[in-house]
Amino acid sequence: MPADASAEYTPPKIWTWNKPSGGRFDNINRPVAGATHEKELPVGKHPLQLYSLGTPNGVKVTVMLEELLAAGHSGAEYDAWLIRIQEGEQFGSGFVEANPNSKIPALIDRDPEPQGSPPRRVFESGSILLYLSGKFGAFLPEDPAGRTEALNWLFWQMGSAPYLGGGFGHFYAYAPVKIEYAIDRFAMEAKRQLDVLDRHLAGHEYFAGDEYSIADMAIWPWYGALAKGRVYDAGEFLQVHEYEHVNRWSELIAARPAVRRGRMVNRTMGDPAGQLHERHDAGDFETKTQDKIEAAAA
Ligand SMILES: N[C@@H](CCC(=O)N[C@@H](CS)C(=O)NCC(=O)O)C(=O)O
Repeated sequence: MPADASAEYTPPKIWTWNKPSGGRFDNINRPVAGATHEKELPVGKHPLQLYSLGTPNGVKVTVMLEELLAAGHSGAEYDAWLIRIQEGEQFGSGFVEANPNSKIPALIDRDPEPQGSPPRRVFESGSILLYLSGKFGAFLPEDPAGRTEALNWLFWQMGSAPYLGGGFGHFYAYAPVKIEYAIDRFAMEAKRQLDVLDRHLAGHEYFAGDEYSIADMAIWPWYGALAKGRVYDAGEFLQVHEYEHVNRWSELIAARPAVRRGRMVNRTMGDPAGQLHERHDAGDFETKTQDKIEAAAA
């Protein structure tokens, strides 16, 4: 039986994994790391192999790859493979080799510098963004002040989003019981974070100033979506329309063609026309979306 939040709980001396935790991720949560089964990762034709899912952390990377391609960096061609985390695919042996933390996204660069090096794994979405930005010399300001500011906000996102996702989202939307203390604690933090962003964006077009950068790509899938009420169905609860500068910036980013494409890759929810489960070629956006695959199968 999952825990009963209405009952007083006295933690035992030693915690043991003796019951399901309940909630949306009950079937995949475990207190140990490592692989649960043998499964090699598939490898496609491009130098960059992405193993991911269209969640906010996954979207950061597909947006970056589509932006690089749109900017003319043809070396950023990539195969995007789907990892279905609800089915435990992040615990396959091949994925664990790519990311010992068993979380999407994970990238394998099969053509890393210096030339002739063995394939290189890159995990943690912030590390992947920085890696790609360094590899192609793009989307990070060159001047020290702009670069530092972009990195400030990139690392802000990596440290802050767990309070939004693992904190607010978990207790508001996914936990098996509604705990007022936990929801209050994290709703307050989610609103405070939105206010941090709103105050900054009141005086800046993008996070690093005038230049669109990996900081915007990291922050937008979480907070850009939150400001539009698309995260945890919490728009009204958090009164997200009040953050007018975040809303302005969210629309600016959403209108970018590469962002529209990046959002579709590895997406398994919503309108089938907006879902491209796997991406192996630029033409896949025209021919391999779920609406077309389902129509062809019917
Ligand atoms: N800090 C990591 C977080 C990645 C993460 O939390 N990924 C989630 C999906 S958004 C995941 O793979 N969860 C599977 C699991 O926890 O087993 C990053 O930014 O890459």
